[in-house]
Amino acid sequence: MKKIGLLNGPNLDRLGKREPEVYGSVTLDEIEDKVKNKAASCDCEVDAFQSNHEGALIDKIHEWGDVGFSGLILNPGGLTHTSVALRDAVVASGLRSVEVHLSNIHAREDFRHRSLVSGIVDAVVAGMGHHGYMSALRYLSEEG
Ligand code: DHK
Repeated sequence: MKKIGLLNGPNLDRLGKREPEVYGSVTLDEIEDKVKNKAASCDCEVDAFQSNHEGALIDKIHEWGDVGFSGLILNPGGLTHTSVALRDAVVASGLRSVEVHLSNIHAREDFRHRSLVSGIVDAVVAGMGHHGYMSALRYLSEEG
């Protein structure tokens, strides 16, 4: 059974209320439930974690790497564009990883076009709303 971490960063706890025209109307609880339910059908188990704090996200990535998780689905929120430390944690964990964004960051403000994470993950999904998380799970469950 593959163990996969589902990590969401700052402000993603506000999904459903936060700019629904950009991020959709599905809440984070609903996304986590959908991913966990899907995991059961592809012989995976998903552990979900959200924090608004960079250090807590980094600690969780280290923990999942140390206990031998198989993969990581991560939406670092705004930290995508700023956090060298988060990027370094993903590399250090050795986890296969997929970066997910609900919105198409390349069709938005210039400062969102650059991701510090994209260069070190296995795959990137952007603009598919909550479906992106499901695609990431499917990829991680079938590859590696
Ligand atoms: C989520 C955020 O919170 C933003 O800061 C990113 C990302 C985009 C998303 O589309 O899921 O720029």
